[in-house]
Amino acid sequence: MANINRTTGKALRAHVAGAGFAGLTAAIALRQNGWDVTLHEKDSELRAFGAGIYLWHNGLRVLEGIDALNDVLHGTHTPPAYETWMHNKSVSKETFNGLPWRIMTRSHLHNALVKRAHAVGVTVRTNSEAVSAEADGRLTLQSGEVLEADLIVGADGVGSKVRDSLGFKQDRWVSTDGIIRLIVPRMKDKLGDEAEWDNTIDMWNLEPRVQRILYSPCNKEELYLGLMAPAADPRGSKVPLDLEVWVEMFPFLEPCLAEAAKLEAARYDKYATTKLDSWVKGKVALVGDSAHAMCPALAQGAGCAMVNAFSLAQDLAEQSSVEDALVSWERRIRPLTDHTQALSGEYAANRSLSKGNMFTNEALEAARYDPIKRVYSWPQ
Ligand code: FAD
Ligand code: 5PR
Repeated sequence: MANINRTTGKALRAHVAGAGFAGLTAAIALRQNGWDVTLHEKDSELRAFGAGIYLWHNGLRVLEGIDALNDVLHGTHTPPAYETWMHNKSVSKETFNGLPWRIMTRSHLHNALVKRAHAVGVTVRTNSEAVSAEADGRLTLQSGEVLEADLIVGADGVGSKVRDSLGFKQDRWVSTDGIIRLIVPRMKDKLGDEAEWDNTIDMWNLEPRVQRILYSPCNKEELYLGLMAPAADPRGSKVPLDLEVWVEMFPFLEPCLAEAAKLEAARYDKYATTKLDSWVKGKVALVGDSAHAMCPALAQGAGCAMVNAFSLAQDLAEQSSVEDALVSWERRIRPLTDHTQALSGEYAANRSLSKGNMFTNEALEAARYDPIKRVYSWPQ
């Protein structure tokens, strides 16, 4: 098939709304394929929200494809095992057959993507909020400015205005459990010898209350803590966190929890899911949480977003019209995201990860996908 940019003789133009992991990846991948790209961020600066993040083989391959992997790997961590505890007893230690995975802070990943976006020549506009888009390739900003392009990418997150302005049919719901996510100092030397503190440890307690801590080392200095409790539990969901109620259940983490309790800006978030009838309308494509926000159980929301953004640039390079490329992109790439979203939702609703050994071949399907070779390449 003809490459759009080669057949028209001049670079095509894309406007990408939202500079999260999805928008940054889309902008870089399109720019690498010869597009003129402007990335619009409503905030006054480019920054990451949230605490830590897991990336698996699929997301790491995207980073390789956009030449950001080496930068990202430096200062991040792959734990020796993903351990699960129930009532403080280890029930499983998973190593995924050697499948690559990595934990990092969100700001680390975001900074590397921003650096790469600048290096490849993406034009970045901050304080630039998208309010609506049209299927014929127009993007309207809060300022009143109307921009025309060959492609509009709506990567403006779970509350997407680009999506809502186009009238996609959608189902949205939030879960009954939620989580407080924080980065605290590791303090490995203060934690005693109850555990191998370089592991991920998913510490579940269902009795006497449902309280869980996902302990995730990001590097030598930083620890990502996810503190989960039902939204109906006023003490478990309180921010800044209720130190007493967490230390009572997890006394061996007291030094880290004491640091966590000092963080005034902590938030408790419920999991949101968004499911659309379509991700595409004419020259507009939705990527990331705007299209498919999912429960975090399989830690694949950003991974799928990055794969989809990268794959969009691939399909646009192989088709002769933008509209056709978007339709075949959704057809090709969406089933894997739908499946991951459904299984993640099921795991979250049933608290399935508490059983241990839940990273089955099916659960790791998205992780095993290789977006560069377009095959499931793991185990090799
Ligand atoms: P966002 O990160 O929401 O980015 C949207 C960007 O657009 C923001 O910068 C925002 O300011 C900007 N914006 C918003 N509106 C506009 C507008 N109108 N105009 C211009 N700009 C706008 N995924 C993983 O892969 N691994 C994990 O370990 C993982 N853990 C998670 C844990 C929890 C508790 C949750 C809730 C999610 C987790 N996820 C994880 C999912 C992941 O965080 C999201 O899927 C991912 O961040 C979505 O990226 P995004 O770029 O689509 O959206
Ligand atoms: N995995 C990860 C995660 O951040 C969460 C969950 C699973 C990496 C939430 O913080 O099950 O909620 C989960």
